[in-house]
Amino acid sequence: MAGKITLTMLKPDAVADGHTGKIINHIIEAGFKIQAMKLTRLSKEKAEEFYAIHKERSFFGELITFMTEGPIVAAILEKDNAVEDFRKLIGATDPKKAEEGTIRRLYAQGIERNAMHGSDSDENAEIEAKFHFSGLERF
Ligand code: 3AN
Repeated sequence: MAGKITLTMLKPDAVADGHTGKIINHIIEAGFKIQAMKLTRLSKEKAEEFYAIHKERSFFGELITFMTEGPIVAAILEKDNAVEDFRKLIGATDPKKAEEGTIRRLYAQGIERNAMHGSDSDENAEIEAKFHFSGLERF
């Protein structure tokens, strides 16, 4: 399975703004199969664990506050070249720099409230998939 999955989160802004259905449809139409999906909410501890790599960055505190402010949709998505293809589909971290038609360009509010997460490597995709889902929740 290596190389075939990515982990996404529809972040609190996208869920609160009512974009969940449109974004999931966008993902499915781009050829991704949903292997697992749930509506959930990150605790402060879980958000700090997920974003531990950014601990020293100036925006870390705001990122944790934002990511815990409301429910998110977490999903494991399957496709050949999943990590790279999904990052193309969501667009650049800053929606102002994201290409026309990408999910962040369409739905994100700004560089922090940027609607979506997508894993940045096959290795992290597996780690992040296990962070959110048990084996019994994957299909
Ligand atoms: P990406 O989500 O595109 O992989 P990362 O991993 O560099 O980007 O950043 C993780 C999250 O941290 C972003 N999705 C965004 O919410 C937030 N973030 C990244 N860069 C900034 C920044 N310069 N200012 C504020 N928030 C940021």
